[in-house]
Amino acid sequence: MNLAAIQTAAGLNTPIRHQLFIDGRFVDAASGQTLPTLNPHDNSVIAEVAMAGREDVERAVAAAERAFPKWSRMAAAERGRILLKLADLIETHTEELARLESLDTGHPIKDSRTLDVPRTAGCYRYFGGMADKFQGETIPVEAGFLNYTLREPVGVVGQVVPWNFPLMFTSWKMGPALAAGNTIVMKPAEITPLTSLKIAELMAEAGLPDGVVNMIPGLGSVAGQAIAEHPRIAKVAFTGSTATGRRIVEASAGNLKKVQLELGGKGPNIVFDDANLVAAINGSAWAIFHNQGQACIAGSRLMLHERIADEFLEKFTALAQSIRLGNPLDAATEMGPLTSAQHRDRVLAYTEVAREQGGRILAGGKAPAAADLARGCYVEPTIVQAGSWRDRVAQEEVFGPFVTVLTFKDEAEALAIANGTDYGLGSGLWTSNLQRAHRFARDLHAGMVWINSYKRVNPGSPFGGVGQSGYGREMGFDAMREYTQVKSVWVNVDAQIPPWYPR
Ligand code: TAP
Repeated sequence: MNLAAIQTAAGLNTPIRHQLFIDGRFVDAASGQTLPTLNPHDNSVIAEVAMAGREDVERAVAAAERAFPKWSRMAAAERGRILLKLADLIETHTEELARLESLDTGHPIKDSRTLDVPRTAGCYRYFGGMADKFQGETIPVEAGFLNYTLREPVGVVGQVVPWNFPLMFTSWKMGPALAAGNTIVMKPAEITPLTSLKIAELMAEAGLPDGVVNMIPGLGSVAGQAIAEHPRIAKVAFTGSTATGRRIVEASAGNLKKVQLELGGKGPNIVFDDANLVAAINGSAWAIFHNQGQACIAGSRLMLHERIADEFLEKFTALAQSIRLGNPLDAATEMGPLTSAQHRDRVLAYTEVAREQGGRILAGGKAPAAADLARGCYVEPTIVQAGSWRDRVAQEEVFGPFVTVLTFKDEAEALAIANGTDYGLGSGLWTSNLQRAHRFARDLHAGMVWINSYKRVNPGSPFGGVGQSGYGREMGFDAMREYTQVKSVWVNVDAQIPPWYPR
């Protein structure tokens, strides 16, 4: 099938963009090389996408540098207006973007329509509104002086995003960076570049000047590495694995660029015996199975109080086994395929890891038997009871529809297990005890805590982790701080300064 036929079959009304977007134009890679992007439902090729190399990173950085003076000095409200227009255009193109995201990533179309696209538009709208509200301060210093701060953009920023939420994550990174007046070189993951390129097209339509955003899909080890090393990129923001995060920190040392890292997690989801079990069972299933578990904030360690563990697991397992797997473009599908075959194999291998350490597979642990899913990257919702909280499946990020069950006898043990990994990103607890809820909010080693819910995000609420989950915060005022630097300005208004060296 050629590209036009694939487009029609997927119900897309506008062309699938497959070239790099540099300086306001779609162009081929300097090398002419391409990489296929696949449909994880059947592993067919959707499109051959231009593959950026070092030369393309240079072109993109040069374009972003040229665009910086005008963009950074534009009235903040004007930058905001362009982002607000972009948010409107995203909403107008909801169906197109949702289909493209589902085709490329495997997200069920229901989720793409009701979560990915509205959250993406909402993020640009939030930061569009923020552009002219984020301000410096005046500081009450000694008499005779006026001291104030300027919040300045950092310059050309490099942004490297992963494949699990490509559409949404590009907005989390570009929204604040653009509102603050930075220009951007962004590398989407090589396996999911399509919605990022579509967003670049919509940005141009919204009036973003040429060169402000440059979108260059390519290999992480080549284009991503070149961004992290680049001497004229002032900051790099990365979302992905902890291992790659470390490589980025090393590569960034040359020009001491600012680094922001949003890495992995092993979220504890703790259910106490006083919780509303109906809500906790449903919420815990959402916490791990939404997006096939491919979320850094997934509730991947399900921690149950021993008094309710049996009842909880019986109902939770029944719910997991009732989740409808299917073609992501089918509106009835509740769980799609994982985003790549390589990743599916990695997730399935953890079933063996669990068994070797004495874990019990309570559900799933294999690909579904259905013939119509046989060519895709599907994995059944998987529930594993671990022998110990120290086991690999209770410590390592699996990043799939794979939940590790642990039990505890009291609060102290729950807290020790919850804090017993190197990660510290999302976390949550289900309880009707108000004091306990706040005690855990205080004591959990995590960037985010959800009480009687899980995995809530909002563009106004800071998102990020501690420990091996990274540093820096996306969203909210914190994101604006990350994408600006503070300049302190001192003005002698009428200070009489005695000479230091009286002559
Ligand atoms: P990563 O390697 O971390 O990929 C994330 C992004 O980094 C991609 O755009 C990737 O490009 C790029 N990248 C890779 N090597 C790079 C380098 N040396 N310099 C700069 N950028 C580089 O993730 P993965 O290998 O696809 O997934 C492995 C595991 O990482 C998953 O199983 C999961 O545990 C974790 N993960 C976490 C997250 C979140 S949200 N925290 C997201 C994705 C994956 P290419 O993909 O084009 O190589």
